[in-house]
Amino acid sequence: MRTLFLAALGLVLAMGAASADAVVGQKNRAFRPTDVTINRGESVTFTNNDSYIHQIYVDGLFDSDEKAPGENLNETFPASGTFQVRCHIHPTMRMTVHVR
Ligand SMILES: [Cu+2]
Repeated sequence: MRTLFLAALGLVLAMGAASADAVVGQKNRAFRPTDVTINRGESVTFTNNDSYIHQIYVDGLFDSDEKAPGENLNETFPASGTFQVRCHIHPTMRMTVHVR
């Protein structure tokens, strides 16, 4: 029982470690904020704060599953540059991740 608890605690801590050098929400069919800056190798957590499905992709980098309300996506940006983040479902949704 104690082992199971420690394993669960370890999982929670690992999830915490994986999350968020920057946090971006999806609300009212827009990314907020529309601009973040991180260091190479850091990650961004995207959260669907709407009551309908969103999606998140960067050409050549990642292309997520559909995300239900309340779901997250944590993505690491391994290279420096400027990346346009978009949603397949709502083509007007855009934001920029600057990676130093
Ligand atoms: Cu969307």
